[in-house]
Amino acid sequence: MEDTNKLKDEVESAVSRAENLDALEAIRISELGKNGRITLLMKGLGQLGPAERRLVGKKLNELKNTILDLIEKKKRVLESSGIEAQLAEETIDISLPVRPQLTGSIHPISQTIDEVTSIFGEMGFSVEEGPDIEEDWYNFTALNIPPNHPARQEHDTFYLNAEKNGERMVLRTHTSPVQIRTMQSTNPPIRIIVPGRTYRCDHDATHSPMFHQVEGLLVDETTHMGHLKGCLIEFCRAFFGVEDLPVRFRPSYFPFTEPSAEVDIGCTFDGGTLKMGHGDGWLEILGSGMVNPKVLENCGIDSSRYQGFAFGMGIERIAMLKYGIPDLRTFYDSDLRWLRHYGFQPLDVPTVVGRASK
Ligand code: 2U9
Repeated sequence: MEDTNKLKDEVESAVSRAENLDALEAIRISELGKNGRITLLMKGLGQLGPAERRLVGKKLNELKNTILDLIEKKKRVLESSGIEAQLAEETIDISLPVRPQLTGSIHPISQTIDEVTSIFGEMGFSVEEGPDIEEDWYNFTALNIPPNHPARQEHDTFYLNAEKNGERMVLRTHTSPVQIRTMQSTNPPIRIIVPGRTYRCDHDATHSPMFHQVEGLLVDETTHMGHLKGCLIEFCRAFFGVEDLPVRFRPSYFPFTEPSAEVDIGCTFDGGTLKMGHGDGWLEILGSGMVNPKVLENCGIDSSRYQGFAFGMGIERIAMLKYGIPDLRTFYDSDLRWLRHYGFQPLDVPTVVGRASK
């Protein structure tokens, strides 16, 4: 019988020289495989007398376990150094500057939503989202626009095919259903803005069948028109980056707010160039109002305890005014030259005073 110590030394040295997992596996097979050296020695134990068999058998078993142990340890070393090598090979230097010809640009719609979100975020509003396909009740009835109300015609609604129960789903005509859902599921105080896609069956230079809105809702116990005015004046001044921007509130009518007001900002048209600020012109920016108590009640909110204000604006419209984009239809053309001209750099932080870097 071979000297097990000598065998152990040989295997130990072979394992330490193994450079990869394949070489290690070859050692395992040549020692412990079906016809491996140790396996054959174990098979030969039967030819020994009982006393010697017990002694050699014990030694061979110990040798087998030692070899398995050596192989396992080396395997772990090779695996982790393999990972290290792979990581080293795949390392990228994230501090390298981006190659300008490879970068896309942020669409003005996304940029404008980011800016609006950042301004209202500072005032404590959070962002809510909801489905584009809505039930009639959420889009109209809950907002105090019952069947046959003239506002339903004004909204130029896209209806989906009627379901089995006769109900027709709609493409939401405003983001207001999200406020309804939020009021149903959340106890006041509520302070949210809702940016998103909206749909109306209308198409010309100033209307697109799909456009974006951001609406806002605040509900609390002592909310009043003064809060609405302060909040929206602050927003207009921050968004257009004009500290003393004149903002005026004109009485209006919406079924979901009472009283209601449209909001204009001051501007001038000097030499055909539009500029926001003091002057003799006004531009309509927003619609707003105190939430109609009927709407609060429709959502299970006690209107004798809570009041709210709400507002809505078209994202394309405020983006066109801020960035001098003349035609609404170009927003959706995916024209790369247009995107290079009006787009924003991906790493720009949303700014309230126009483009940070161009
Ligand atoms: C709830 C209660 C009230 C949202 C409001 C307006 C006024 C408004 C238009 C601006 C331009 C839509 O994109 S636009 O055509 N919106 O004038 N929106 S108040 O009022 C709400 C919303 C939800 C529960």
